[in-house]
Amino acid sequence: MTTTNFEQLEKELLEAIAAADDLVTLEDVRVIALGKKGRVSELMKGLGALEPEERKAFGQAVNGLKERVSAALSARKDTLHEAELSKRLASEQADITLPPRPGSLSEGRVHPVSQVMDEITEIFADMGFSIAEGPDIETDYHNFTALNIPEEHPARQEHDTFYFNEREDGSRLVLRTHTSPVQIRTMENTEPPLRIIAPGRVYRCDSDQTHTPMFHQVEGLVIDEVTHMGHLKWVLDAFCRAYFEVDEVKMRFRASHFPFTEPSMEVDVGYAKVGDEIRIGEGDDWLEILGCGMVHPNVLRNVGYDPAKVQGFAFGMGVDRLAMLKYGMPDLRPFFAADLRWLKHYGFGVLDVPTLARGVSS
Ligand code: 2NL
Repeated sequence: MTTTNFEQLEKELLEAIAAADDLVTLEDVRVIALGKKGRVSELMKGLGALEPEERKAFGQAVNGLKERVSAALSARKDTLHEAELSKRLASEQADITLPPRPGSLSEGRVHPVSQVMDEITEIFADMGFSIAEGPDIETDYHNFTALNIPEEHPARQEHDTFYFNEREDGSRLVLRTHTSPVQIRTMENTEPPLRIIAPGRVYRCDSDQTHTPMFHQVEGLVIDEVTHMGHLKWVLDAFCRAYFEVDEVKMRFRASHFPFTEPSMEVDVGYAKVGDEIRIGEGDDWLEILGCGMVHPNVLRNVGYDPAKVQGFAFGMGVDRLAMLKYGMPDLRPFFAADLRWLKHYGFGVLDVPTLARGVSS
């Protein structure tokens, strides 16, 4: 084969590569050029007929040709690849500002308990609280003892605890009866100051018209060097105004008793019944919505804090009940019946994400 033939072949192949305007055509060109029975392999067949001194030069010429053709193929491949990607990106553009199309995705509903949980966490997050989480299965120590509820204290029976079987060392795990153990664990691992809420599932062996064995709680805890009941009352007042979406809320703090707080209080909000509607914040009737108090010094000592240096307040509320009050759901039992008709009626759209700026529920 003459030099001119080499140059002619290279020119032809490079032109074919440049002319290929999609990846399939380019692959055809590659097979024609470099495939087993391609033009370059054909060239190599001539090798045997050559004189030994000519073989080296011929071989080098073929290899050079092969390399340049390969390089041209791979450069063209990259170019075509990029072009195809740009074309696809341009044709698959999504306008994420458009509302969701009707269809199976927009049919889904957020459970009112999840929605209310999100509303409550949004309100406290806006006040600077962090969200703390912990296990549903707890040690007896974290659920009771650390909270100043000693063995044989009646509160352990009052809580209708689900106990696991005794372990070899005699200790028992429990399903947490409140989310307080989350706060105990956070205090054990964190130096004060502290401002947290603990939302989550809790469990008590109790089931009737107004109780389910699993329900939901949000507890809050603030620990600092100068924390007092004034702070507690302000936080709860601000919470109620944001949650019930009213400018003023009539509130009443009644003395109560919890082993983990001293003093302890239960909080009622005023309400009025107008026709079938319940208006929260005004009126002469009272609804209990949460319990609270100043953290008991024994609890602080149990987590290694010094009650002479820091103190704080805590509160706890039942989410299911708060959801019933706000969204007018008269019966607790359908909450966990997984009835799609009920969910369709009371559930929320996937994009109804609570934000304070809009008023949590609108
Ligand atoms: C209620 C009452 C309450 C607390 C929960 C708490 C947590 C720690 C220390 C002290 Cl770590 N207190 N939590 C305090 C007072 C009341 O809940 O009626 N919940 C539904």
